[in-house]
Amino acid sequence: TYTQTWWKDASVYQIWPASYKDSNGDGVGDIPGIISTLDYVKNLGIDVIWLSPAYDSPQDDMGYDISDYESVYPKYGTMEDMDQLIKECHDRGMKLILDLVINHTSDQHQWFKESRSSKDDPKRDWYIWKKPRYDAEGNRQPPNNWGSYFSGSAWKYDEATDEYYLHLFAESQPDLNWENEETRKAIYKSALSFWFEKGVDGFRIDTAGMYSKVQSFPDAPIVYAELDYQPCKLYHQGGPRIHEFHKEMFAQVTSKYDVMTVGEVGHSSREDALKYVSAAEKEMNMMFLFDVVEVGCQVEDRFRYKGYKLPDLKKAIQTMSAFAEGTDAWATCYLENHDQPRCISRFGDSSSKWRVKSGKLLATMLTILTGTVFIYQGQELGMVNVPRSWDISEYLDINTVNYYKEYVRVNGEKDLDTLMDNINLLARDHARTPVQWDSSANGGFSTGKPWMRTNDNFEEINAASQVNDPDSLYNFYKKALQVRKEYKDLFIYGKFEILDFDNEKTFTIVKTAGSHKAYAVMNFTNEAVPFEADFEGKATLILANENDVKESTLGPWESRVYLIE
Ligand code: TEU
Repeated sequence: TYTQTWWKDASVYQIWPASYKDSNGDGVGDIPGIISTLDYVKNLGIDVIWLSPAYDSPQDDMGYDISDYESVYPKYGTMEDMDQLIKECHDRGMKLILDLVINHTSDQHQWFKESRSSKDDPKRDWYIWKKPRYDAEGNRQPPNNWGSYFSGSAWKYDEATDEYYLHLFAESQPDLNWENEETRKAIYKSALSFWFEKGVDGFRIDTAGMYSKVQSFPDAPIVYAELDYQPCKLYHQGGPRIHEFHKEMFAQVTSKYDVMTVGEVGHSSREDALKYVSAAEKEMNMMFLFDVVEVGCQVEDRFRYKGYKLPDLKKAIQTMSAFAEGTDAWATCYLENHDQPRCISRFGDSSSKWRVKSGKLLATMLTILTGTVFIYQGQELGMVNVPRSWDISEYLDINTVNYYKEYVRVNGEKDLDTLMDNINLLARDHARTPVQWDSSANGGFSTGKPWMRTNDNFEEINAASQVNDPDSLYNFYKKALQVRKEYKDLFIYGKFEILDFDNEKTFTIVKTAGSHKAYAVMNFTNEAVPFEADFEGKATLILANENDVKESTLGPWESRVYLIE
């Protein structure tokens, strides 16, 4: 059995500021906009808000390229607005966690400006600089064949000093050199302590497995022969000193505060995951695994999509939700974030006939899982992916844009339709359209022109029409989160088990806590399927997305949770 704490019990809501709520009509969301919705968030049953980066930034990667950890991006507001947000969350009994992006900074950060100024600069070694290598013809080449997550080489040549710097993400996101102790100290002070002293309640830790690079920087094995640069996770994920770094950061900073931390670590074996999140390791409280959100995708390339069957999704859910069982670690559960498409489009049915129903089924699945639960802005409203008819020019995310360009450069028009299908299913842009607050222009997100096009369906899907409708998805999430808390021994802390694993249509989960039991069954198809209750005892229906429950049939996308006594 797990020990219980506030951050395990918490229902967390992620806000991605650019697209959340614009208060001043400049087309970009802002902090006063967030403050104006706090009662809405609280009413949903949220305990903790996770705010994606709101620091000053050129926004090449929407704020994950930070130019100053200690100031606020002017379009989002002022430091006073941030202080006010912290206070207003606390006044409502909610906590606020921020995003900790410390694998890299923006190239506009003062540290990098100094580092690139000369080879002798005291901050030269704060980033990762290497000499060029030359091929047989004498042409200058990057130091190795590592590919960036945003396509092309992970190295950028800098004329002034005739060296390359490493950037695992955008060219304007140079990787910090964690080998340098002075750099680590500066990161702790500026990115962590500064905000803890302001009263923030923790961090979601961006790319938490990537700080320690294999120092020989070897060429990566060829995975995709048609590409010049290759996936290189092998040499920067879970690297030689990663746990030493996390232990140091925890001991020197985080352990001094009663806060929560959740690391974005990504794909990991159970053994590797436990090294970060076992309580005894004193590194972080919990982490995000990618098993569910990347189901059906190929290694380090989501757009090479293979598809999946329901048992694949079950396995991914099991890996994430049961991995901490019998240990002192803790799990997380989520279906969406700012890097993922909308879950109804991905795992449910976004047709107008089944959208709400399948959304309720997914809400059911999510909220009965063991671990801390995370909900992404608009998920509670059933926002879906952008229509397939949108042209590539409507997609603005650097990941999508660079991938598309590189694809066309290598393959021309060949199978471009398939790529567009996959972009329409999986791009990060789907999470980044403006939140649909009401049926007025731009879905009530902004009175100006939104920085990104609003999904055309805002008249059908919006908050105003759902908050007071007892049958809405918003109120279903609210109910589901209440049920989760009411029976928290079962849902938040319970033992997790899947029945009938190979069934490709229905998903059956049993949760147990001592002598208590909950039995959940979900029909992942748009046809009715036979249902046979394979449990004994008195069964009470405590959460259902159908009023007309039949004894021996599950309707299309129907979900039920029984309490068994
Ligand atoms: O993401 C890091 C990460 O590993 C991915 O989910 C990444 O977005 C994806 O592989 C791209 O194909 C984090 C942030 O969540 C993301 O928004 C940032 O772009 C990235 O770090 C760089 O800071």
